[in-house]
Amino acid sequence: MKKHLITSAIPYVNGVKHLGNLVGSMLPADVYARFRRQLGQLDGSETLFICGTDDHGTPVEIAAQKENTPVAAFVQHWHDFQADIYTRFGLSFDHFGSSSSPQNRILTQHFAQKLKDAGLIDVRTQTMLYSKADGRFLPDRYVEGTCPKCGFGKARGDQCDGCGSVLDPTDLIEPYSSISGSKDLELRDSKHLYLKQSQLVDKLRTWIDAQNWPNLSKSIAYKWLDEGLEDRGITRDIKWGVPVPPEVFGDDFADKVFYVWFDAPIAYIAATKEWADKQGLDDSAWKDEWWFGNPDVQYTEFMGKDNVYFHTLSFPATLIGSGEPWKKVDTLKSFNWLTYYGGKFSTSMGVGIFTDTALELLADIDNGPDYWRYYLIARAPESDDSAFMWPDFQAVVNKDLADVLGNFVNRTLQFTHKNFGNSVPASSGNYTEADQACATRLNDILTRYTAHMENAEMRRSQEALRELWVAGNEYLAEQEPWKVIKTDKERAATILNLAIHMIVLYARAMAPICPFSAAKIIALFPELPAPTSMVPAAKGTPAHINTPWAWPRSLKDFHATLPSLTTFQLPEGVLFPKIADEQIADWESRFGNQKV
Ligand code: B3M
Ligand code: ZN
Repeated sequence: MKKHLITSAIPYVNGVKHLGNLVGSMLPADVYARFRRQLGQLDGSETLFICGTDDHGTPVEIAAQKENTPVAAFVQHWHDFQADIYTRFGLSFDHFGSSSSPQNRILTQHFAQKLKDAGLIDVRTQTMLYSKADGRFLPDRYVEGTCPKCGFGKARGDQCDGCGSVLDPTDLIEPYSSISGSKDLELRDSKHLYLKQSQLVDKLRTWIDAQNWPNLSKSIAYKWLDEGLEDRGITRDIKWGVPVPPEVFGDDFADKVFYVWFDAPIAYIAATKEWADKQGLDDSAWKDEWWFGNPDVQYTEFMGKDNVYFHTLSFPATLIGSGEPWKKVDTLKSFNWLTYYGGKFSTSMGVGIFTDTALELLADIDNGPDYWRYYLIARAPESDDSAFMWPDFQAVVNKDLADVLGNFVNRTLQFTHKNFGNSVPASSGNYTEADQACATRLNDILTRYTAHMENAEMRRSQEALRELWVAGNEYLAEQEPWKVIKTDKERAATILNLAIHMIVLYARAMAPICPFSAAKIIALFPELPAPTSMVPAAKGTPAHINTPWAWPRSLKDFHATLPSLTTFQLPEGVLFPKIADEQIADWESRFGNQKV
């Protein structure tokens, strides 16, 4: 039986992430995981969805230092803070782990040992920038300066945000310390471990050739391979990180840690072990079942495009280089940027909307998180960057959710209630050509929708979902049960019976994208499995697991898994309250409505 292992890039732990981070990996990964779980109810496949925080690295150390907080406490605070936000967004991780866990320390050290055993680790003396003012080496983001490739003035020592180049601190022109701003830097020698990626080029190419990745991911990977893969330093002169074991690498390494990008992807595996450990399961539960040589596992990774190098080359180099049968990515889904009016969402500049604020803005609406989820999936930056704009957000929510879906549900149920009370009117079983045509149309859309979901195509999935809703609206508008009822109550009952079944179909089909609204709709039908597991769980604990509804791959599947419906309740209040113009104007003035 197939097993679907799904990971989202793990967000850096420091601070709150913005909506661009959410739509760039965690949210699409969640939509896909929810879809897989629902499909699993039909095909018996299992799904495991893992994420966590990326706890190491220089920015985290710097941020904690700036606040005068011990790094571990700082990390724990922000880990919990982020986990709570994601729970409220309905992100259904089976486990949200931490790259600073003991499990990750053990695994990271294990991989380093295996790579050393395979002769793939070199000790090299690196000439590094040392800051006399700060009394320390300045790796990665501890140093900033001008990018040698594009001239961007605030390039970091590890990567340039201007052109995306991966850099070495010594590449920077006019470097300065990002801690103190000091330009009084000198070059000093320091010993570091290098992973000899150059020796793995052939193995990596053979492996990548055999992959069926989307174009964006594959072309990025080939570009790197073609330019020649350089050996990468995998240690750093900082204190916070996975310690390099001196008993393996010698006393020169006693005060060094592994580079954050070495241990961060390993945390996918370690977080799976955390998941198993938490439940008291033994190692086979995470290892043999998911990560180590199980041919049934299909592994899908979600990430922003700046992470592709690390997932297509450097993490696979670690896994392949270990000589052990660790699971490598099968499908890699990468995203471009969500912009704020065409400009960059920026954590450091406070531009854009942060995930906690987004939740607060719609806190009065119980399915408010779905407004964000639906809109962000509709504008997922898949083939290109896409721009967040308030009027667009308002239009998508008000038109699609309130007008198209909300009205359909409301009209159907209100009208039925007026004529049949709380009973679902029985169908006569005499279906007209129009009924058949509508069924065929729904079936066609479902087939396409399922295929898009299987390929994790977010925008196309959302479009197909919307088409399903439109089909129902058109059916109702053409069949006019409000007129038919005057002359033929039996026929009107049949139309309404079909429309009510469409409502349930919509709820199931929208559950991966809009789980809160799906739960609200399902709750109107007492005969359907209670959606209690869709209600956000207590702070910090993963919610929304075990969606009790099978995926409606076709109308046949849908009916086969549908308990009979005899009664319903009217929704309390409006399913999708609209966002008012004044509200949008207010948010525009608060957050800005132009490119910064
Ligand atoms: N934390 C970068 C990011 O959040 C990094 C991803 C790690 S995935 C192993 O975009
Ligand atoms: Zn640059």
